[in-house]
Amino acid sequence: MIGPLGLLVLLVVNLVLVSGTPVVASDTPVVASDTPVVLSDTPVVVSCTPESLPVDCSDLYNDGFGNSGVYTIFPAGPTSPVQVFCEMGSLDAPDSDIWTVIQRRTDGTINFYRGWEQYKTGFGQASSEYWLGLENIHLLSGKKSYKLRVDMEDFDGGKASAEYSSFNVAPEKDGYRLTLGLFKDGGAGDSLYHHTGVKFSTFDKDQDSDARNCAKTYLGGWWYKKCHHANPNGEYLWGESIFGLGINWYNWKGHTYSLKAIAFKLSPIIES
Ligand SMILES: [Ca+2]
Repeated sequence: MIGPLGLLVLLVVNLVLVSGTPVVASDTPVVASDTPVVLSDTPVVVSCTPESLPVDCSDLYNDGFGNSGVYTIFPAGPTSPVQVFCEMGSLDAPDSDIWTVIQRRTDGTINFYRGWEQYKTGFGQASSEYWLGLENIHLLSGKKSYKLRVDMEDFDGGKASAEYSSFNVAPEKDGYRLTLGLFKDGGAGDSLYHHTGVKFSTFDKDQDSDARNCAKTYLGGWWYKKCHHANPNGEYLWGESIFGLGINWYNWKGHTYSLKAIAFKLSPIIES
């Protein structure tokens, strides 16, 4: 016996069978195209599932990208790609030697005296000088546990560094407040711990604890306090310069020497 439902199924099956419309085969070529595929230095993200998008350079390294260079990461999610410079270290490097650069000065080609919105979203070129943006830095610092390394150079070939065992930037509603872990010296001395626990300031958003507008006084955007021991986003001034205005790292070169290069970079802490 075939009930009313069975009849309906048979009817539908028949309608499909007799309709004659080819379902799969098509005369239109689907794959072949005359448009050449353009190869790019930017890695192509193969999968589109949010879980697999690289959050930082360490994710890219683990996906097989072993060369240092400019890559796209997604600290703020799949709709917000952002370019960064990745230091991948050596081929057999542990994850702890993979660095995501969040700030870099090398030659003064990019103007760093900018307002709040620009410091919030980021500016510059990942291939040269740039600021990743406070929102990206905040989101990135919340994705994993990171340590911070600051590498710097003077104009006489000298190099020094400083490391902090943890690095966190609070959300905008808390002024992108900076929190650092323990200092480890790489010859530069500790000029950043002075800035832990304070909000970020720009010339158009004074959140420092000084009577002055520190960003306006020292021509940068930073976690100014009263005002600074480090001014990585100050003016690019080629060595000896006016007190506090340049790219200073007080404990290495004082307040009257502007560095040739400086870079802030994050690497995930490996839980052991
Ligand atoms: Ca102030």
